Amino acid sequence: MKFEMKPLPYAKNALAPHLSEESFGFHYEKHHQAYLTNLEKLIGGTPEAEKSLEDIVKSSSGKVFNNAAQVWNHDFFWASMKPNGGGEPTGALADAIKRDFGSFADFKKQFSDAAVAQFGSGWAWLVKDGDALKIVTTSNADTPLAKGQKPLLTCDVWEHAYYIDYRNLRAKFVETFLNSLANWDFAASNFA
Ligand code: MN3
Repeated sequence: MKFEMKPLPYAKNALAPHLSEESFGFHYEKHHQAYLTNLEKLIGGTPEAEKSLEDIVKSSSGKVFNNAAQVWNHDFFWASMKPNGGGEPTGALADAIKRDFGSFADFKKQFSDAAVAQFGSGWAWLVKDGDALKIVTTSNADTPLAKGQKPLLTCDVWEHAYYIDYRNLRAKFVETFLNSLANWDFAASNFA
């Protein structure tokens, strides 16, 4: 892997007012960057660094896993949002959500409840597990990528993800993620 930040898929101010340019200045440029810097300090120049980031996440543990997984999770999170996002998926993904959650409204409720209930730092995910869609949460750096599940969409619920724009109101952030930011085109491309 290259120890270079993957560029954001949009400008730092593109998700305002839902997520401010200031929040990207901290979350992308400082938090996300720090995980990459730490990973390079841990494995730069070693055979481990010859692997892809995904393979490092799948095969590492401890500090290397924590930093590699946080780099991967954040890249996936940025792609899970877009300007004028939200709305509903269409096509095969919409059908699978209806099949496994009852309706898109039921999915939103279950995803939101899981994201808000995640105790402490972590992530809420829509994943494909075998043929079924599931909502899962992971703690700290943990990721469905390391558990044999296929991530489709994620929301970062570490406090650093929302504290600048939402202070302590995680539920408000998750609601905004679902209503105004979620990138269903990205989720559908992962599902396909
Ligand atoms: Mn984060």
